[in-house]
Amino acid sequence: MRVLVTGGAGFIGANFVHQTVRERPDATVTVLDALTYAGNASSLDGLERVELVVGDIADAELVDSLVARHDLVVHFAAESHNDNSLHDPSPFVRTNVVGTFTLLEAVRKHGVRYHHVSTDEVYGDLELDDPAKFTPETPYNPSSPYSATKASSDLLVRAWVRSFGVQATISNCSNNYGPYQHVEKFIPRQITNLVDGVRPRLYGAGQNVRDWIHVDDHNSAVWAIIERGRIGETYLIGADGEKNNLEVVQLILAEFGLGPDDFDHVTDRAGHDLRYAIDASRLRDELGWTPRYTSFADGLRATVEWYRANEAWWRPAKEATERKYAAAGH
Ligand code: NAD
Ligand code: TDX
Repeated sequence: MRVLVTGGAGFIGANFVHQTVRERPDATVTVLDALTYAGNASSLDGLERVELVVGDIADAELVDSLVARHDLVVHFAAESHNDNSLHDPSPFVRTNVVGTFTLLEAVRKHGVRYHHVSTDEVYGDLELDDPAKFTPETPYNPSSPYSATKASSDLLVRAWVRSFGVQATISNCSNNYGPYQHVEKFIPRQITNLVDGVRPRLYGAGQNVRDWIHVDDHNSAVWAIIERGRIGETYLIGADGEKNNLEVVQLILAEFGLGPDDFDHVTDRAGHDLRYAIDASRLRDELGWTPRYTSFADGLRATVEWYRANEAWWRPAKEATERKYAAAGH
């Protein structure tokens, strides 16, 4: 099977490529990645049966020629960081909306199976004290430019399935953690700050809740949907990992032998979503998927160890990232 992975030099995409090479000897992988600030070719070092094509998913000619020679497209490429989307939304519209449109036109023309990777943020947020979780029936209600462009891309996929019979599935996953995540994101930022002797930075009071899932569990769910999912269907991916940001910071502090108050509060994010929570019943009941990382504390410990052991991977991005945060008051 010839698999085209967009965004395969980013966090989740690179872990997907590692898992695919490890577990699927019949697969060859082409990664299409623009190597933006978030892409890192070294995340794919040492992998066999992987070719990296450096290019833009909004480049219709390139995308058409690549899609024509593959059996499956798995679309991870995106502008993915909420804080950046508040500073400058324009690349989010281009990559997330126009890029997805470009891929859909190519899979339509060549009749290629397509899986669309999306986020639970398309549903907006939940109240902290609300027992409800997101389900596939929850209405779309995105809050940020990032989530609005992801929601737009999901709607394009649904329309291409219905109008043109494109063979597509969609997944909406909760917050991922694990190796190869950019240091701009919450967990790697705090870990690498602590390596540098800098106190963690909590937005607002730290009461916002995210539903954490290990990146390998996200990717095993993506494979389950590709192999056994119903065409045109949306699957929510989550592993019952709700934690507020304060709890996460305190777990990380404990890994460094520091106390529960050894962090700073900084300016909150504009429009900051309160809580995300996923009901993954369809994925579990229909496709028989289960997560392997059932202990967040254990998964987090392994992630802290990964960042300690792989400073050469993250160090080049650290200073510029912190400069951007300082300018925004975070
Ligand atoms: P990331 O920012 O780490 O990686 C994105 C990758 O896409 C980078 O390698 C970048 O170079 C590439 N890219 C960006 N613009 C491109 C373009 N125009 N053409 C080609 N390549 C381009 O993102 P991530 O966290 O790995 O997220 C991957 C996908 O998963 C995204 O679609 C995101 O919306 C979705 N998602 C992420 C999470 C999460 O917690 N990180 C949760 C749910 C869904
Ligand atoms: O320094 C920080 N301090 C802090 O308190 C940072 C960077 C973040 N936060 C908070 C904001 C959020 O409540 O931590 C939480 C997680 O922040 P991010 O890592 O920026 O993730 P989030 O905004 O929740 O979005 C992530 O999950 C859904 C991914 O970045 C998205 O791509 C994905 O769709």
